[in-house]
Amino acid sequence: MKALVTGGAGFIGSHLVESLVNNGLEVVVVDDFSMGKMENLNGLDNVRIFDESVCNYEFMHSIVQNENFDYIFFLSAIASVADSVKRPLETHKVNNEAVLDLLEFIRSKHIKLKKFLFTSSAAVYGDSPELPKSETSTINPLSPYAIDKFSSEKYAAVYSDLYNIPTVCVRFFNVYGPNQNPESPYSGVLSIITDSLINGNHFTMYGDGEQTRDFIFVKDVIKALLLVLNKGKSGDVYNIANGQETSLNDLIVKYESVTKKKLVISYVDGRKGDIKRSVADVTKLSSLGYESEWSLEKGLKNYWDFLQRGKQ
Ligand code: UD2
Repeated sequence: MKALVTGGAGFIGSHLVESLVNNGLEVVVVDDFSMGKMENLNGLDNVRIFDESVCNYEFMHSIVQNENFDYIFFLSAIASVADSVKRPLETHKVNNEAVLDLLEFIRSKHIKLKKFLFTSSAAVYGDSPELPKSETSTINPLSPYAIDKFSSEKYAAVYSDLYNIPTVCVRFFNVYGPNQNPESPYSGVLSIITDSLINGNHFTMYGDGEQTRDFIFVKDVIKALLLVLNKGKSGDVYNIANGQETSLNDLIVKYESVTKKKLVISYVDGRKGDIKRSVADVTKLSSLGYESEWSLEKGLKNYWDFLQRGKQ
């Protein structure tokens, strides 16, 4: 079996690649290393890595034409809402056009696949007040990023319904764990908190810390992705989350207890457009047989221990 993972050197992508390799698959990674890192893939055999953008259509076409992939995982994205607000056209090319182009190439060349999996985001729900957010909740994309993710989802669904290409989509909630890159102010909050704990920097809290999120450990995400890949219905979309609502304040208390460190916090006004509460309904994912193996405490401990090992 052979898989293509776009964005495979990134945070979630690198964990997926590791898992696919451990399951005996041959893996090809395409990553432009804008956020991904080669070191995330260190020590993995049976992986070929191409430093290319998914927007290089000529390259993407030739690799898909020549390699006979069984699976394509489309994880590459400019995964920053703020970035999409600043440069909507450029982010649109990666987050939407490149997806459509690849689907269209697969259709027009009659490429046979077992599954094309596209990774979307809880951003598509926007600030719709329904909680928990189920796949049938109101969609209200509020940024170019969210619009592009939703549009790509819909293209994937339509390519399944109209052209019989086996696609499936997932909506990630707040994923955390090893390999998450803390370098941007819009990186995942847990990577930023972790960085502050390690380096003794102040952590900037936007708002009062009572905002909530549904945090899921990256190893649970990979388990969910493989379930959706194998058992998900073609043309469908699945939330990937834990179904538990945690405030940033509670998260920090738990993390301080795991790390036995005190986080120094500076409070500033809330971010414009920040969502107050977010939690997923994971009934649909559970119906595929998904069960979480990583409580928040266990995931935080694994993340912290991983980084401590790296420092030795
Ligand atoms: C997540 C996704 C985003 C989009 C969005 C949809 C990540 C990294 N981002 O944004 O791509 O899909 O969901 O709703 O998964 N915070 C601080 N200090 C910091 C950084 C963050 O207080 O230094 C707060 C932030 O204001 C927010 C919370 O922490 O209230 C979580 O922030 P985040 O950027 O990790 O994730 P989120 O849910 O805003």
